[in-house]
Amino acid sequence: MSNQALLILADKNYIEHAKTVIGAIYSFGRWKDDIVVLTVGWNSEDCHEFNLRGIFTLPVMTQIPAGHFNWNKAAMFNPMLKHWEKVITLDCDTLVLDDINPIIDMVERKDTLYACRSHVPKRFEFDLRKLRRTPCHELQCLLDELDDNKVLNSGVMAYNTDVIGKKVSERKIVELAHRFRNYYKCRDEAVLNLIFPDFVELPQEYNVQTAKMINKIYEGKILHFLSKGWKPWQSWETHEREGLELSEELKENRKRIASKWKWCRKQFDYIFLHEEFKDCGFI
Ligand SMILES: [Mn+2]
Repeated sequence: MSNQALLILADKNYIEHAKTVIGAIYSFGRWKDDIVVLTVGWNSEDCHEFNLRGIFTLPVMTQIPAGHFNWNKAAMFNPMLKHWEKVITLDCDTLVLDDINPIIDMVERKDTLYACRSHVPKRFEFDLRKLRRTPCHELQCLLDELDDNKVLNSGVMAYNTDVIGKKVSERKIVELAHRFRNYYKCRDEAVLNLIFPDFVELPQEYNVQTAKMINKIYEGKILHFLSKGWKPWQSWETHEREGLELSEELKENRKRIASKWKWCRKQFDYIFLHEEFKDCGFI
């Protein structure tokens, strides 16, 4: 076991996404340390495929309020993660395209979270109209502390696990989820913003947030597709099918990303058949 881990979260529907993300982490991301997958609803066979390749799987045990949003990301702050000193977390709708080790080196403080800025201001994360209609003094005070132009995106985060049990914990996130449940739009991300108004900014190239129909060139060290279940080439194919005009440059960019995505999925199968990844002593 190493003292740093890369952490992803995947439910049963995102097993294939998890494989792509891990393939990218190893190949383009040049990650040599531990990888942990927080699993939701996986059976032992699903886990086995990952464990066989030296990847840890930990089932998420968070008690999620019934009928509410999905709060599984709270598990990214489970005390069990204190086995590692530093952690990088990645969403399953990301694609790593460059070395991610510098992120770990940037984590110097032990009392806060490192993340990139969200492209979305706080007014889209909280239902502010509802807050005006049904005031909540406690939430209002917390929101007043938030700088509208400095809101974190939870797709790529990094922290020293010292922060767990002090400033943040799985339980605290779930508790805040319950307490302000009527006012969230963006769920876990909104809660994390309440807990970490003082987050340290990572360079934006580590979380380039792209929405699926936005016509722009994707460039960055980590692309974040902001829509789980979406694959990069789908948007390109949609454009083709609907006969929408795309510049040649944009088409080329989409094709390039799509082929990298597919290649990373193959890496998952390849890398771990390699001798050095056998018998790693995983869970
Ligand atoms: Mn995401």
